Amino acid sequence: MRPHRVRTVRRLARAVVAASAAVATLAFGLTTTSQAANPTLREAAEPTGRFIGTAVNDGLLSNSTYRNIASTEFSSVTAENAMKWESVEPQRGQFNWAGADRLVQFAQQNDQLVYGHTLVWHSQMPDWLENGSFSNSELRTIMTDHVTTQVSRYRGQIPRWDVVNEAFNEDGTFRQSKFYQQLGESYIADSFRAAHAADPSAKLFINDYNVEGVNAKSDGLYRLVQRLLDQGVPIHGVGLQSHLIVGQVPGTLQQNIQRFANLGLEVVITELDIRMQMPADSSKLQRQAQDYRAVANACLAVDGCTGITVWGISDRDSWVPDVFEGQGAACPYDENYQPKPAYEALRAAFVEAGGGDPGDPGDPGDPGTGSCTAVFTVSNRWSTGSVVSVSVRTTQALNTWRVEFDLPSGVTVASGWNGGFSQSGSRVTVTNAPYNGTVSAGGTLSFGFQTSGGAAQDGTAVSLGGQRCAAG
Ligand code: 9MR
Repeated sequence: MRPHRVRTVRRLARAVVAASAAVATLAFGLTTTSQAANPTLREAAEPTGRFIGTAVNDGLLSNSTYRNIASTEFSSVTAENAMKWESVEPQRGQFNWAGADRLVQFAQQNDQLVYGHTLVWHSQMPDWLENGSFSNSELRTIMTDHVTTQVSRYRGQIPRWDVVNEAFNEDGTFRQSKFYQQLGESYIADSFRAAHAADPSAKLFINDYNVEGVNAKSDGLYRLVQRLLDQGVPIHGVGLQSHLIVGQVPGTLQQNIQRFANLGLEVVITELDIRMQMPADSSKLQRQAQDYRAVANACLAVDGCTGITVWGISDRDSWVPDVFEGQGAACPYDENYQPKPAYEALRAAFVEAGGGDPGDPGDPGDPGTGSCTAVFTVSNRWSTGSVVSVSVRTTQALNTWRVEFDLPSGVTVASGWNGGFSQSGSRVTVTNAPYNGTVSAGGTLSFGFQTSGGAAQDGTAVSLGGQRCAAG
């Protein structure tokens, strides 16, 4: 039960958020591509081959607004609580599948994927398990039986499962959960093996928070996953929960996704929300939109990143204010179920990655769209590198931007400034820095970088938001 004071603060905050989100939604400039189509999130995501999911709160499925958004905007659903151990087996041997079944049925009615969450976790265990004492072998059997029972029940219906959740401490060592303390590291492999035996078609994930960037915790996760793969344990994916803070999306997110993908694993952004200090205002909401987009872009830039799930539809229902006092507004919809700039940003990221493909910005014969003019200048060059400045004039007002171009084969961006840089093969994607996303109509954005492995070429073709720019 939340204390009364927090409730009052939330009520006040609710009104402010609603007002500021309405203004911010009007003020938020989108690229032409997404304005033209106005697709739902799931329509926008579909051509990218990624799913867009949401956590679903079972108790809210009776609310028609909630139900409608959950079904029309999202192509995947995760049970926020209904598939957790305490929900499905509150008394030992007595199962309650009502909430879990409701979600699976909802997903089937709406042609959605179900992301199974979660089987073995130190939190939200039933009392009998949490407080019971069991011999090691008994505990191992309880655990594997649980995994077997739950995965078997939904065999063929739940294509991805979080098998083990939050196994790590912040320093990359193992969390001292009941399972780890009694069974050691092998509890993880055993859980995955049991899940695989119960549904060989399901992709099995390990999921955690604060592992979005490259850091001690994600290093620990990476080493574990390598060991599991070496041992032939059936693990297929890594879930990066991504409970983030506005302005603090890790700069190494894409690099981290890529290193797990390079192991042959799927990566899913499993629980995305981006919270802020309340009250929200339009500048925080704009910044949040950029952050949502940065997370989406990082996933979309890596082939192995197969989906993004947001942890709750609306700020009204989010877990955040209950846990982080004074913080909130972390979801893509506001407290009145109106889409926020974060929603628009998420959609724009999918639209650009899917429909608004940047095409071939390197084709010198392409006349460009006329909505932007780019100058790509190599100001200094040597045999193994160069310094480049890029400026792009836009005819449309922007609140975030994404510029793309190709470098010659073997040439890579060594460092850059005034933007966030990522590279896949020869294709370089630059998104705005936190401070230079806003560009007025007729204004110019600029950034620079240094290459290694060779020099860039003067006059390289550039696209802005997927639209080829004319050469300036
Ligand atoms: O959103 C969930 C909230 O309703 C529950 O009270 C809470 C209990 O721990 O779990 C929340 O979801 C968590 C998820 O299952 C695992 N990662 C962290 C999420 C936020 O706490």
